[in-house]
Amino acid sequence: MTFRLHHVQYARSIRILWLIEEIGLEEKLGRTLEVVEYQIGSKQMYEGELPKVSTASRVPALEIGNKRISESGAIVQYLIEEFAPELGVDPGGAERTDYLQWIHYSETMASLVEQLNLQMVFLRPPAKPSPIVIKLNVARLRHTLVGLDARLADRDWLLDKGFSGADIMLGFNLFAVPYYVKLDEFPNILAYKARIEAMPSYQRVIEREGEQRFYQQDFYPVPEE
Ligand SMILES: N[C@@H](CCC(=O)N[C@@H](CS)C(=O)NCC(=O)O)C(=O)O
Repeated sequence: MTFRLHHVQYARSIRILWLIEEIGLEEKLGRTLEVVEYQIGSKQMYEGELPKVSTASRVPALEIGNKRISESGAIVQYLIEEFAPELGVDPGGAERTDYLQWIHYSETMASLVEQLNLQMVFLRPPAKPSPIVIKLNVARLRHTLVGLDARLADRDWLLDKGFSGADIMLGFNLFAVPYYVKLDEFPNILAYKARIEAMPSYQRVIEREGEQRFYQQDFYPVPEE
């Protein structure tokens, strides 16, 4: 049986590695996950096997049995429905709308990080980052954090029922967000991040990933106009 993840170090595909660890899916399936790793932006992402699994040539893309699925949120929902329903909320369940809301909120946040990555990490001279676009995106990203911090004011995880797929989706973002917005003003997010980082499944993934190779500095301030 095919069990293969297309992955980029510390990219959204981490969500899937983490979920697979958390579920113990390799043991459940009796299969070792094959991880196909790419350099972000490399031509292998566009010319190799990846476009057959993700029509947008993006990671994560998962092959499992005869199924091919991309979009991290779709993969998280699918794997939870099939193998770990306790990490999800079924239609009609008490926190169903919150569950869906926070799964997708995670991508609002991640897409802002992606815009900032594009400006601050990918652009090469003579192209120059746009201070005003960066300033607007940092403000928008910060705004998503205000909402998250409020949500976490009176609960440990995004749902009252406890840790769920929504935390897997959102938790990954907190690896990248601090490169653009300092988290000190968000005590609930800091405590949540610490809870995530204490999880054995998360730690195993971080150990697998090793030192991140994407960001060249610890913090990227908004450039002067
Ligand atoms: N909404 C998609 C976004 C996937 C995505 O954009 N992945 C990035 C890595 S985090 C990617 O593959 N980028 C390829 C590129 O920029 O060329 C998801 O949640 O899976």
